[in-house]
Amino acid sequence: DGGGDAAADGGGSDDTITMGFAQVGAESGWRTANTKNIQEAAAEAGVDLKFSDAQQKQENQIKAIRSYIQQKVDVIAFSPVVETGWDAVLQEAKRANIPVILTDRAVDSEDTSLYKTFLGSDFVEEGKKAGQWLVDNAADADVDGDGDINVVELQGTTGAAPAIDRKEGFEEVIAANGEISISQSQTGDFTRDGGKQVMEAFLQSEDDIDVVFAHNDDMGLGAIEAIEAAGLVPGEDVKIITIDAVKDGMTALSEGKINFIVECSPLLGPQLMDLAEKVLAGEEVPTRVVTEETTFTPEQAAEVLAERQY
Ligand code: GYE
Repeated sequence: DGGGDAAADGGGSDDTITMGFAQVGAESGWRTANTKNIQEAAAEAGVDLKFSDAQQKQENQIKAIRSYIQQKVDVIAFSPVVETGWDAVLQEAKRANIPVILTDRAVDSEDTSLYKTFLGSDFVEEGKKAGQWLVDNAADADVDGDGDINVVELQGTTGAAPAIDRKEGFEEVIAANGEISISQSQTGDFTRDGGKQVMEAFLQSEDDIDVVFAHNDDMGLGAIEAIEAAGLVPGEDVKIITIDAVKDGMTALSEGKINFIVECSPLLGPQLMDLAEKVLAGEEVPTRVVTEETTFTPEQAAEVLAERQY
């Protein structure tokens, strides 16, 4: 269609933008909402979107990016499943003169010329907000009243930016209260099933868990199933803090099964299309675009639930 050539030579007669998007997978409600939003925003902006789902495997994402390079798309966007190991394929894109936009998750490449910008949330900040709620509600969170607030952590995908950063932010803030500590921390890979299985194991290995900090709603929802199966009441016998604020999470929050959710917005599509257009028009774009987000208590969740789109 000539779109790729237009990018390579800095402009041409065909001004339809072709974008290759390498998605992480379909591991969570967040991801499903993110995919839908990107597809809708592309259609809205008249961007020809080539989309691939890597099923949470880096090798699949690398293959998808290589195929986009071969197809000479105008721009590549992707959400890196893990932070490391991208330099080689990003160098290939750079040599082919195809700009790359990081969406949602970051890479740890030292050479920042390998991508134009990074659009997404501040995950450290999200972890801090989760930790701050716990510090502020420490008295309530000592469910068994033994003077120790025993937290178990359900981590996201090992090596993924949101897993690394959310852990870091949370730990930094809870250090302010000597009674709060994390007794066990394991990955549930951002899935509901993963969260359920890891929580089952946690519950078997200790009986004084006060709090679950889950790196996303889906794992928190899986933990709820495990807690209920153990004959305990989620939100009361075990306090639950999660991140995302997708509809299923907000529903559980409004029912009191989750106690606090830090929002992470999946609605990155319109900003992504906008950035792609600017990059291809040769305009300056900021190297970092941070998504704006809030937090929700059960009362706040109940108020907004009906209008929640995802
Ligand atoms: O929190 C989780 C998803 O990268 C921000 O990935 C995203 C995370 C999100 O699987 O639900």
